[in-house]
Amino acid sequence: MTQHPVEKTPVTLLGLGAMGTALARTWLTTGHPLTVWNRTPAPAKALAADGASIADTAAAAVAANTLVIVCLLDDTSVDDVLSGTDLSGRDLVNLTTSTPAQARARAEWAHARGARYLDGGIMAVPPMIGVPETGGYVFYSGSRELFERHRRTLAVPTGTTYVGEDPGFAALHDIALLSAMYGMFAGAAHAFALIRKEAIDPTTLAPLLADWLTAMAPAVHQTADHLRTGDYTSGVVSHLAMQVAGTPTFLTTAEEQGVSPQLLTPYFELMRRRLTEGSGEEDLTGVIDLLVR
Ligand code: FVH
Repeated sequence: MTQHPVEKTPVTLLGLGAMGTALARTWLTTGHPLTVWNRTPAPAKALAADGASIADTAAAAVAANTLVIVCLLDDTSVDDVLSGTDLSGRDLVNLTTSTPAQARARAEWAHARGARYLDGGIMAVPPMIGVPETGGYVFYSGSRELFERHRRTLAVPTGTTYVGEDPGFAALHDIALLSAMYGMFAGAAHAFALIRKEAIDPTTLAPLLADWLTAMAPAVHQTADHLRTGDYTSGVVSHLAMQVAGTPTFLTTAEEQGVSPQLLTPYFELMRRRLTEGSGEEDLTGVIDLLVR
C-alpha cells in the first residue's frame, strides 16, 4: 500500500524581523509551503534560498494562503501592513505584541473584514524558536475552533498554550508574565549594584542569585491561593510586620554601598501602607489590593 505524506498547511507570514525569520525557518524546515513578505525586502530574499515564496506586496501575500500569520513590531505596524489587504475568508493569527485592548479591537477589526482571528503572545526569544527543550511557547486566545484547526501548524515553531475565547487574554497573560520578569530583573540589578564596588566577582553572585530566585518562585502559588480564598494569612511563614521591620536594613545597606534604593522603595512603601492598615499577620499578598485601582 502506498503511504501518502501528510499534507502540510501552507502559511503566509508577514514580518521578517528577528522573530518572524526564526518562525519562518521552522515552517520551511518542516515542509510547510511558506509565502513571506517584509517591508524591507532583504530578509525575504534570504528565505527564498530555503524555499520560501516571496510576495511583492502584503496584499499578494495575504491572497496566497488562508492561514495568515503576522509578526510585526507593534499594533500600528499591523495596521499599516494589513489595511491594504483583502482579509475576507482568511484565518488571521497575530503574533505581534500588543495590549489586551489592542488585541480585542484587532479581533473586531478582522471580523468586520470577514476574517477569523486568533491573537498570540510569544513567550520565547528568537533562539528558542524551533528548539522545544528551551520551554518556549505562545499564548493564544480568540476563536477556539480556529486554534484547534491550526494547532499542529502553530505548534511547529514552539509550544502552544490556549488561554480562552477572549482575544485579549493572550496579550494579558503575555504582559503579566513579562511584567513579573522585569520585576525580577530589577531585583537582580539592585543585587549586582550592591556588590559592584566590592572584591566580589559578579560571576560568583550570579549562580547564587539564580538559585535563590528559583527557590523563591513557588511562593506565587501561595499568593494565588490567598487571592482565590480571600484568606491572606493561611500558611504565612514570613509575616508582613517582620518583613517591614527589616526594610531599614535593606535601605541602609544600599546607602552604605553607595547604591540608589529607587528600585526597592516603591515596593517597600506599599508593604508599609498595608501594614499601617493593620494586616501584620499576612505576608505580601495584600500589596496586590493596593495596586488594583
Ligand atoms: N525578539 C524578541 O526577543 C521578542 C520576543 C517576544 C516577542 N517579541 C515580539 O515579536 C514581534 C516581532 O519582534 P521582532 O523581534 O521580529 O522585531 P524586529 O526584529 O524589530 O522586527 C520588526 C518587524 O516589524 C516590521 N515593521 C516595523 N514597523 C513596520 C511598519 N510600519 N510597516 C511594516 N513593517 C514594519 C519590520 O520590518 P522591516 O523594518 O524589516 O522592514 C520587521 O519585520 C514584536 O511585537 C515583539 O514585541 C519579540
